[in-house]
Amino acid sequence: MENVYEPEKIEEKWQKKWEEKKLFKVDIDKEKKKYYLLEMFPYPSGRIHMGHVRNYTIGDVVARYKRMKGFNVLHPMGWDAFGLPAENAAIQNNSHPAKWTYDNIEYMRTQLKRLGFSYDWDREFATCDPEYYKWEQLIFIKMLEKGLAYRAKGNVNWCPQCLTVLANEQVEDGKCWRCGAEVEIKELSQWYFKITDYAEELLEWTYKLKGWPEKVLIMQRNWIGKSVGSEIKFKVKDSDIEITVFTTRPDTLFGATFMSIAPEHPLVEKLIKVENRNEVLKIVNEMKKEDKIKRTSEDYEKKGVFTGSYCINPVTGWEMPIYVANFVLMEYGTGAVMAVPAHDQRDFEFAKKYNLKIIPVIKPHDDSIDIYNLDRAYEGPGILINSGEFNGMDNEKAKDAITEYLAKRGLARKTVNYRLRDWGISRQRYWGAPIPVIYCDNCGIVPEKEENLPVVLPKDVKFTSSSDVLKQLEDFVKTKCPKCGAPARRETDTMDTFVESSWYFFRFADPHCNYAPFDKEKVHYWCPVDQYIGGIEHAVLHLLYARFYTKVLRDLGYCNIDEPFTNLLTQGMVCKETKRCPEHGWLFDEEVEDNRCKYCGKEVIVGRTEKMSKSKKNVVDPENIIKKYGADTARLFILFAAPPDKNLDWSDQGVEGCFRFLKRVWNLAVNIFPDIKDVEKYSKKDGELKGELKELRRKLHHTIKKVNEDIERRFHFNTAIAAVMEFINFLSQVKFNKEDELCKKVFREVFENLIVILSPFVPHFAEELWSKLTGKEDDFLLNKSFPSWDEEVLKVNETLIVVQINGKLRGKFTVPIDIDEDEMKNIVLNDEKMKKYFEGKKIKKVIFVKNKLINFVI
Ligand code: ANZ
Ligand code: ZN
Repeated sequence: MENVYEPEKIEEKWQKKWEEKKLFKVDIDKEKKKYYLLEMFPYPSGRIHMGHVRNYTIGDVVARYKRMKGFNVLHPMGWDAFGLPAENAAIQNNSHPAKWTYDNIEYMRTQLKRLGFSYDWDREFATCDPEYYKWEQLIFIKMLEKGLAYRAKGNVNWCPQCLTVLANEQVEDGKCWRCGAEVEIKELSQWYFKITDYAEELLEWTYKLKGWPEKVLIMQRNWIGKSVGSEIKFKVKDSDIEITVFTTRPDTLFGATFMSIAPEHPLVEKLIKVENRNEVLKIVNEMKKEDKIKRTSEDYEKKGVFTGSYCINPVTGWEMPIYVANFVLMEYGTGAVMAVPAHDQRDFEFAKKYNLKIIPVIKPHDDSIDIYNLDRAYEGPGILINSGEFNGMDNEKAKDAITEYLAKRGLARKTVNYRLRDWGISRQRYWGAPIPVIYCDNCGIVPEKEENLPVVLPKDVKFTSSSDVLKQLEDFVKTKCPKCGAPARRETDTMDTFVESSWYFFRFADPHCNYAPFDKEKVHYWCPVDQYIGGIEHAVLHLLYARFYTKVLRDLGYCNIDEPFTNLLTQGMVCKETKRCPEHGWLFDEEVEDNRCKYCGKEVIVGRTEKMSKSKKNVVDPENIIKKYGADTARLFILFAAPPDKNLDWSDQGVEGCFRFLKRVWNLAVNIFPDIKDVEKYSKKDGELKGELKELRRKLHHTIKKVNEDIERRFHFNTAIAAVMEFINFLSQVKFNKEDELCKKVFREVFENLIVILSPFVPHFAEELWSKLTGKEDDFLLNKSFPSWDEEVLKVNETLIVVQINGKLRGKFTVPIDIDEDEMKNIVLNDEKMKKYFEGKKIKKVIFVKNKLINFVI
């Protein structure tokens, strides 16, 4: 049975060999060009899912391909190991997060190895290892010293289910990114990283990252949200209070007819001058409780309440009523807005609702709308009207002109505002890296001494309740001040797990460094990451934090790298149709028989194709696929089913088809191998090829070219594989003649190339066939060079020439390309079938169009 394709057997055999020979181990080699390929490392949740398989298969093909192209490839793997699920599991199972995490790592490592991924496992680490977070703590202290880490009291996002604070980036549509619970706002003291210091640089580089998908860059730009505008001061009538607004439209100042301030604005209480003061305060308090995300969404109802105070428009002198309005946020700009209802839709709706003045001050260039009869705000460009000395000015120009006019009087200045907020990194959870600071009554906040790092997470902990475990550990909390020695308290918050993933790619370049986070020289050899691969869901989370952190490390002197990831590929999702029973809800495939629910027999509703998720039960366990077909089939299907950046629809038939394809290649190969084992591949000196063999060789080189180009062109593995399949179709129709030396040589060339080309996709399969062909057991394909093609062979060196006589089509001839007129004439005149046309005739004239046509006038 040796010649039957048995994936399980050969896959395990080669995985063992690769490991024994440490085939994937790499070191710095200055002679070679480096290539750092990284996939987003996994959270050790328990088992790998299809999303992982896709991410890591794509990466593995690139890693293997680049190595075969002569690069020194770094392809590491590790574990993003801190985080809440471990803690929740510990509470549930009455065990310890560390045990849960390390058990999962153990299992998932085996799973990854079973897929044949080419990782340098010597570089593996888990971020929950003190050897890792020790350096994170050191970096934190350096950031603290530089003012890049600070503690502040403020409104924070609180997830009532995860019982911890969340960063703004971790709130999606008002919900917790992890558990989906509605997020609440709480006032707490928290640690922050000053990402806003880097807002401008982070934004600037989004225009220089040519290897990133535009959609990710746009998301980051929007998240950073730079607004250039002006701050303008308004005097409050009959008082010495001034209110400053932030506006991007100082050109509309003459149309500002009222003012809106945030319910949280510190001047609110002072401004309320109405008789029913308490009633108004109550409304203001209600507004504060409204959800902030909803408050700013366009379709949310705009509400306001008049304070009883007025401010004075500095150019028109009008008295503008001051409203507290729910859509104004304290966190943005100055928390106060000059309202221009004619040119801002929110202000327009507000003015209509409360019957406030609407004065147009911008007229569109083309009179396309009646500016004095608006049914909605006109937000476009135009010429200033009703604006005193600025009338007739282009509104873009007027922005500067009006700001300058006010600036001269000390009433305005140009400013830039960013939507980006500092990164809140405190988490009130146990399973994270402890924040290395101490609170002392004499000295205040004191960082732990460097020589005392790491501040180790205490192991001996009971997980009975679900909140703030560290706070209850007296041994941990009680300590001495590193500065004055007085009794002091240790910080019990841990760091957001996104801190670990913000620099792990540097650590992979030097994972065992014991005197610094990493060795500068090693990082300068390997980094930045040449190709990063992961999900788009991290567009404004991990991918922004990692960019920020890289710049921080640079400015702290740890490296001189500006950006962590030169090229980014965001892979699409793995999707599958969903199945539902009207009575039993979502169903796994195994719970459906003949389209009926296994439990009640009701007909199953087949729903939309959606991202695989456990909650909808439309998942396929990679382990089952591997068991049934082997890792190579799983890899091949995933690569073949869609280009890497597009969503992939799972299809059982598709998997089956890939398996059949491999079996077909296998059978073709093992039948022919005995006859070509000791043959050398074709070379020119063996003589000219003709007919089918020539065409076979041409197709081979064409396929090699196509595969190379498709991989180079944004990793289009699907079309590369399709080209190989097409080639196999052709190959299986070519007659193999074992008596023909030339034929054997060409087949040898075909299989040598075919196997090597297939090896990045289906490495075990290829390795086994290679050893069958060559008789060698450890001539690993990864050490071969990826085939290249011969342009000469690709040339079609024959052409079809049309023969006309007196303009009438009389025949077609296949002839060598670029044949000259005399030769062509000879061929036609000597052809048996053509002779009859020329008998007894004289040729008066010949018209010859090279490679196309010959016309005889007779
Ligand atoms: C007057 C004005 C007239 C405005 C006009 C717009 C159009 P971006 O581009 O997003 O930065 N604004 C300022 N601070 C605010 C806050 N805390 N809450 C809600 N809205 C606020 O938006 C800037 C514009 O949003 C500012 O320009 C201000 O309204 C409003 F025809 O000022 B504008
Ligand atoms: Zn949550």
